[in-house]
Amino acid sequence: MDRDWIATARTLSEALPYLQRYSGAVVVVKFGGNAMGDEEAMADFARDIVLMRQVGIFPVVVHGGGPMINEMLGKLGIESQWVRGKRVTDKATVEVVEMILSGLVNKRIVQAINDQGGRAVGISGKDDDLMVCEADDPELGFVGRPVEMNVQVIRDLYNAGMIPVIAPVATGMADNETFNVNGDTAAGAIAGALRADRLLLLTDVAGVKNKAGEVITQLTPEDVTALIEDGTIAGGMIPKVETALKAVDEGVRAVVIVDGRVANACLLELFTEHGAGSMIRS
Ligand code: X2W
Repeated sequence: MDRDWIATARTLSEALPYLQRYSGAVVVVKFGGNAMGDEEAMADFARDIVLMRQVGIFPVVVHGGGPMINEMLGKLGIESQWVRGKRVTDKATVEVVEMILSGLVNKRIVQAINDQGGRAVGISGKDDDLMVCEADDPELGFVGRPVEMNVQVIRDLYNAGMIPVIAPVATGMADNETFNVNGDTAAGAIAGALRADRLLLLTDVAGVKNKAGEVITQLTPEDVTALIEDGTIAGGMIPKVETALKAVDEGVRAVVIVDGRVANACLLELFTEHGAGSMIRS
C-alpha cells in the first residue's frame, strides 16, 4: 500500500473540532499573483476553497495579479513606476489593469474553482458598487482607496451557495472613473466590511519574522506596531501588516499572513493546530 489510509482517516477525524469551530464562518482569502504559480498550484488552491465551502465555511476570494499585469504592460511597451508598493497608474495602465484583473485572472480562478465542483462567480469592486474609491494619492494617479463598501452582493452570493471571486478594480465617486486597488488593501476592506472571522493573506514568504529570522506565529496589533518601529518588519511586509491592523480594527476576528507556497496552506491554517504563518489578533 503506497499510502497510509489509516492516517488519512485519522487526519479527517482530528479535523472535527476545527470543522465545528468554523462552520458558518466567513473567511476572506487574498490570493496574490505571486502565490498563483502553475496550473497545479491553482488547482490545489481551488480544491481548498471548494472544500471550505463544502464543510460550511463561506469563503470569499479576493485576488491580485501584479505579475500578470506586468506581463501585458511589457507586451504593450508600457513601463510602471512603483511608489510605496503601489503601481503608479495612468489612464492607459488602468485599462490594462482592468482587462487583466477582471478578465484574464478573475476568470482563470473562477474556472479553476468550478473545475473542482464549486460554484464560483467572478465580480470586481464595480459590481453592485461593492467598493467605491477615492484617489489614494495624487502621485499615484488612478490608484484607489476604498471609501464606501457595499458588501450585500457578497452575502447574497454566498447565501445562494456561490463562491464570490473578486478583482480589486473599483468605481470612483465621479461617473465613469475606474481605480486600480492594491489586492491586499481590497481584501482588507472587504473583510472589514463583512466583519469576517478570518482574513487569510496568501503570500510567497513564510510570515512575519523576528530579529533572529524565525516566524512569529501569534502577534497582537501592539506587537506589530513595535516591530515596525524597531525596523524588524520592513519592505513588502509593511503594507500587509498595515492591512492586517486596519482589518482587525474594523472587526475582523483574526488576520493570518499565510505562506501560500506550502501545499494546502488554507487547510493547514484552518483545520490543524499547526497553522501556516503569522496570526494577528487583539
Ligand atoms: C496592483 C493590483 C494587483 C495586485 C497592481 O497594479 O499590481 C496597485 O499596485 P498582487 O499580485 O496581489 O500584488 N495595484 C495599486 O495587488 O496584485
